[in-house]
Amino acid sequence: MKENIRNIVILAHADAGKTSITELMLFHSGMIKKPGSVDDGSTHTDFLAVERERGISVRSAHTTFLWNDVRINLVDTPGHVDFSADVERILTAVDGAVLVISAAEGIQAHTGTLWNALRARNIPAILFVNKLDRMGADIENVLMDIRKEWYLEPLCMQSADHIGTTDVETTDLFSKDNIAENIAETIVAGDEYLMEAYLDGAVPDFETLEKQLAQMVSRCDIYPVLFGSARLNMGIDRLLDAMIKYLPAPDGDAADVMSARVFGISYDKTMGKVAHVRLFGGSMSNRELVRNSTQSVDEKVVQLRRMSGSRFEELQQVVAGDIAGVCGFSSASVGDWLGEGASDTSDFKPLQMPLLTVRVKAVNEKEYSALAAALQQLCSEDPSLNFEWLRDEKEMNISVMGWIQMEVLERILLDRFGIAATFEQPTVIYKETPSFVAEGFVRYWMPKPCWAILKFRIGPGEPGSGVVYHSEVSVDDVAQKYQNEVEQTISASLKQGIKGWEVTDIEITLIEGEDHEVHSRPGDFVIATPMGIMNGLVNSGTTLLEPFVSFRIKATEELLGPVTSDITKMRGSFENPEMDNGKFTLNGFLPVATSHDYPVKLSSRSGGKASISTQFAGYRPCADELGVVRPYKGISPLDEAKWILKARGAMQ
Ligand SMILES: Nc1nc2c(ncn2[C@@H]2O[C@H](COP(=O)(O)OP(=O)(O)OP(=O)(O)O)[C@@H](O)[C@H]2O)c(=O)[nH]1
Ligand SMILES: [Mg+2]
Repeated sequence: MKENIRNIVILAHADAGKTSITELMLFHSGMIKKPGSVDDGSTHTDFLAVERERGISVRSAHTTFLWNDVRINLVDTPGHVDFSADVERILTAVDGAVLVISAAEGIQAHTGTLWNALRARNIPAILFVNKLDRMGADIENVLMDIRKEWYLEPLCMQSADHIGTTDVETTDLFSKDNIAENIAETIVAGDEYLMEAYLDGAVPDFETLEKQLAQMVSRCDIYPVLFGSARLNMGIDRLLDAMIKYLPAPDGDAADVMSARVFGISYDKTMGKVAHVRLFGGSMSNRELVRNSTQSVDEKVVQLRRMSGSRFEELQQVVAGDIAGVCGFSSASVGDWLGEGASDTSDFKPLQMPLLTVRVKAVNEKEYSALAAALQQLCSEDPSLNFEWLRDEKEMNISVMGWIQMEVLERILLDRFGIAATFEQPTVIYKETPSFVAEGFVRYWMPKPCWAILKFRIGPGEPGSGVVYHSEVSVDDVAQKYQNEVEQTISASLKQGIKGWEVTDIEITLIEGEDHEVHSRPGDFVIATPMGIMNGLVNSGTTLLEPFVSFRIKATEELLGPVTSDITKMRGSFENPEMDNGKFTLNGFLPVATSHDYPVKLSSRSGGKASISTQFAGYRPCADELGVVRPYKGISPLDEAKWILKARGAMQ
């Protein structure tokens, strides 16, 4: 355990106050002389021009400071759902979280997503209820929602008076001089011996209770709740104390073999690629040669950095438990494991998936190659962009979560790369799945030398099951080495189906096959597999799948009629509304294709009085005429002669 380090992420829905709180923490720790403000674009962590102008964070930013001799590596994250992939990467590198909730806006759908992500990964957290000064702030409402929606009994460490005004005040309910009974009871209940003693009338001292509380928080048994207001610079010291006292120190020993993980990539004007790494064991020194076990390369550390906003301090060494930026790892990608340490097999549901695909063009055609290079670089920083470059068609596509992300990318291309780019109207990312069980056959034996005969049975899989493949063919008919090629080519064969979209929820079985002792080569099976699969898809036919979101709308009663009629028009569905005090809450599902601009419409229809939050809820079947069917991009395996010619050309 590295008692003197904490790696913490600060999370929340958009605008809850994360950057403002981070800024105040830097100020209280003495790292900065004067706190900047989000509203005039002067904060330490929102340092990109687009962030300063818009007053929102668009990517995570690292800070580091000391609080009572403990180094806190704090990552400020963007709250807008469009940037969820970034948040997700950070969750692999931290040991604790501060989940901020605005007392005025309450629990939003995105707060729920973040909460679920913390629970799934067992990351301990402190809940910080911010904006206590704001008109409409309502702590009781926040606590009620936490109980109702998260099935959690939060442990309130403070009480507050004059909420919703700038005179708001908080009282600590857990300090040396004042220990609220309910807090003491909750804490002793976590330990048999303390509980027994307590029932016999022995109240443990404050230090014992604090230690016990820290253990319970680390085990995710308890989530302490603190109050504050970044606007009034209130509650920050208490939060910092709680972060070092209750959130766990990182595991790991500097004497162990080195093990680290790349959890982010950024670029520096002079040094190029910076890999952000978290050390789980051992140490890493400047100038050292480090094994990247994922990429199977050895690369030299050219510079080690302790990052803080846009600035950094050079280090000679980092040890287990710490986080650093490393220059010199030119092959590193997000998720890579360094050293000999364990690799990660955990597989978490993504916070949010990109649901839109969009074509990007250079305004000036001469910048076409520069744009491709820039997009490649951006994609190495954020693999969820899924950059697709169809060279023959001179077409470049990326996947995005939403409009804000697109606008921000446009700005980044201009500010950082000097390239003016335009984004065409994005399309929802559809998928396709076989409609029925059918067979697909390929006999690839001309022009010689080649020999690969395959027959597949393909059929629809369970919704959400992805791709399931197995072989019933004996290695006497198709040798194992060839069968391996078939299996490895399946995923590439499904990138585009017969309606132009990725094929999913599919079961594929190799049922017959034949190789040839003299004529077959492994490459023949790479060429043949997509032909056989596509033939099968033609025979089975495919059904389009479209993405859906679940939504929650809160508004005043008179809007119930118009809102439900909107939902029906958008092909959505909803449950019975919950009515409360002249307001209703409506939950349901909507297709992304029909509803992406609904939040804006709803807000203008209601004069800002209605709120909607949405969350990805999976893919569902969709009639062709309601979706988009596209022509195959590039040469289709169905165009056998051309396909063979091109594939052979590529293999030479
Ligand atoms: N009244 C009030 N306003 C606050 C408080 N904290 C932050 N704000 C304001 O809320 C807005 C958003 O604050 P940020 O700190 O940018 O919030 P954020 O969570 O970092 O937002 P994103 O990074 O865009 O997700 C700004 O206008 C802040 O001045 C608070 O305690 N009270
Ligand atoms: Mg921010």
